[in-house]
Amino acid sequence: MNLKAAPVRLSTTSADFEAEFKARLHWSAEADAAIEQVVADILADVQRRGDEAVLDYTRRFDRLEVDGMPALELTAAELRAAFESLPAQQRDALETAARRVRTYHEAQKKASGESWSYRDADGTLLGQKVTPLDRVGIYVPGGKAAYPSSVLMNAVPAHVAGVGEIIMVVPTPGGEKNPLVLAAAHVAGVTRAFTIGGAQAVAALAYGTRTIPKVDKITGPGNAYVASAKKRVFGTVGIDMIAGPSEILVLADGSTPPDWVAMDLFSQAEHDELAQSILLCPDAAYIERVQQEIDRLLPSMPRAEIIAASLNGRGALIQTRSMEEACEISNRIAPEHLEVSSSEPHRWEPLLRHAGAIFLGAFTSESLGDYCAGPNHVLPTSGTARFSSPLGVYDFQKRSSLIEVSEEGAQALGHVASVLAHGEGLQAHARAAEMRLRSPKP
Ligand code: HSO
Ligand code: ZN
Repeated sequence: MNLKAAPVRLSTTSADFEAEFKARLHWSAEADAAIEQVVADILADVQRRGDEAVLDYTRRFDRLEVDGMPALELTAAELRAAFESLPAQQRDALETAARRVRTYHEAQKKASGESWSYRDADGTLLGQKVTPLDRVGIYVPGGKAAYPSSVLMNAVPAHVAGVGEIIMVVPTPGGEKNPLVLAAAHVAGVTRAFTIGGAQAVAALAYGTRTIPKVDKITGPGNAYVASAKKRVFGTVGIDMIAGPSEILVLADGSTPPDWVAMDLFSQAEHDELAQSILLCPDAAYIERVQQEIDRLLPSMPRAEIIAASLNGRGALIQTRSMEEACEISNRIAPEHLEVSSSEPHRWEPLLRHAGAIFLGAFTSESLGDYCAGPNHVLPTSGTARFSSPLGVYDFQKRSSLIEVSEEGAQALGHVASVLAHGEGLQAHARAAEMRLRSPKP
């Protein structure tokens, strides 16, 4: 095998940096019209024919010959049995990861996910009531991209939020079930699980069928068909986000062993040919050493072909004038994962504003965050970290405003509301406020 991974080398001091930077890094996935049409048809069909349509598509796309929908349900006993059949080491790892993810999300709920209220001096109560969603659907991809860790990252925050029912769907092409995925569902407290996938599973969750309960929100990653289906059912149900290929940006000051950095770049590149791995560093000699480590380590990687395709197609090693400039460029990219591989990460962290997750210091490998550090690994990609956040407890909650106006409060507010209502020409609004005044307006 003579594979080469040579991410493009850029320098912020070169005249064509801006043009190269844009060409290489600004990348948008165009919606595919053929996929859009197929998905629209599947959604309409499932809405019309319910279980029958889901069964037909599952037979056709997943080659599952079952005689009815009940055969597509994974029972709680089956999930438990999958867990119990795992080697002790895997059971322990799943449980440890789940416990850490739970602890993190419990802290998140305490900090920003609880109801609150205050009273005006006249006794009027104002506040916000936080309630969990009743029922959510979690989409788990099958086949190559089946990640048990993603089952935890979706189901645990839902559980911590207090969601009543968590319905998992996972395609099992050819009937092949991934025991780790089933075990993760058991550990994370999934309520019901079905072996269906694709746009038909999204449709079943969004509209409900005789067998599949209609949910309030669908979360979880999926292929282009699933992403398109989620976009289309948004409004009927909530969705979390449309996640793109994984991304990692390493901001290095040259103090971390270069093979650690090379492997961290590989770690996201190995997800997908379209994944993006970028190194930003002021030290040209260090960048050269990272490239040498890439060359040395690549042949030992089982997924070398995917890694090479990703690094050659979308990777970049960028030399900056300074760490400050590296931080600025990182903010422009707004990466999903940002490693601050520096001996003084807290010096740079205040300069970093846009990133899905920030990993501080040489020991904080991004991969620890993917599995077990505690924070969620479902993160905004493709620059959307400029305006959105990691999946969290808040995605499984909603908020209602609470207002209780005292008799005293109705006097002060009544006058204000009446003036504004007259201004808008809305008489009923004005009179509803005025009727509650002790001394009606002169
Ligand atoms: N890095 C992925 C999540 C993942 N990694 C799952 C390994 N397993 C999200 O960008
Ligand atoms: Zn990963």
